[in-house]
Amino acid sequence: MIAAMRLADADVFDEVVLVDIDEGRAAGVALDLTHTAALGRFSTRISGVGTVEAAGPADYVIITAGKPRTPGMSRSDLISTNAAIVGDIARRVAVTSPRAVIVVVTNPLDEMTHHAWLSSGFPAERVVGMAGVLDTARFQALAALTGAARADKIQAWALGSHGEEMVIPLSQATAAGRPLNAVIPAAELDAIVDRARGSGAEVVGLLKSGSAFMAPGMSAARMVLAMNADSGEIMPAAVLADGTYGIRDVYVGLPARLGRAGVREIVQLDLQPGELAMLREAAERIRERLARLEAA
Ligand code: 2OP
Repeated sequence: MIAAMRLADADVFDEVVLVDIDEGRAAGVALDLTHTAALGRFSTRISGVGTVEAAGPADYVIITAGKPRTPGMSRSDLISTNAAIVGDIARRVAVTSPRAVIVVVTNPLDEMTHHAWLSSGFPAERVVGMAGVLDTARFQALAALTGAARADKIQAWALGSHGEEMVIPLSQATAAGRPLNAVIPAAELDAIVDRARGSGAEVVGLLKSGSAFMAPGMSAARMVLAMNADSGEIMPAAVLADGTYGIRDVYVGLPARLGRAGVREIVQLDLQPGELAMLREAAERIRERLARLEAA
């Protein structure tokens, strides 16, 4: 809903279509959003349907379907249930929208993005996962709470996995242009990284049912808007590693330059050896979980 709202508000697309197995719900949300056209000053058409086929061809497809966590669950606990859902959707999207770019939001994010890529048969540059934008935004918001700078003046990268193996290389983090570790004491900074890593679970714990949706929705929309604008912006995203960073053939969070047709290139940051090691470790953990999924 939040992703759809941001995409409609942007007033750059002809149409935004919500798809839900509960067609009435999709249609209801679509109508509710349609009613905001004058308030949001957009002319985007919004509709809600029950199947991928009824949605028709699209340039960008955001997959959010799947079960969310309940309190105490890790994202990985969802892997086989959500793989069936995401795989089915990706295969259908490949038929109805063979030229689309797919943005995966379903958890466990890195594994589901890899799975959607395999299921769709799409080239890897047209299947990306949304997690780094969200995790970075959380880190920026939490770092801003220290008073170091406004959230949008904090620059950082959340890479690795969307979970335990999230890597936020502090060597690359700045506040209003100054190294963040010169502005925030080391222990406090480590606590902020830990809190960012656990933010999804923190929200789940507070909501009791369902998981975060505002920051995730805005993050997915931001990626789609950047691609549609062909901005060439570099965003952290789950992408198929291509050998950069010494990682290959597995989806993991890396800095990616996004363009109209998806990932233009994976961008190399000047990471410290310890940060690089953590990134490679994250990729190995994702690879192991994918192997278990394929064996199941
Ligand atoms: C989150 O981090 C749902 O994984 C998503 O909130």
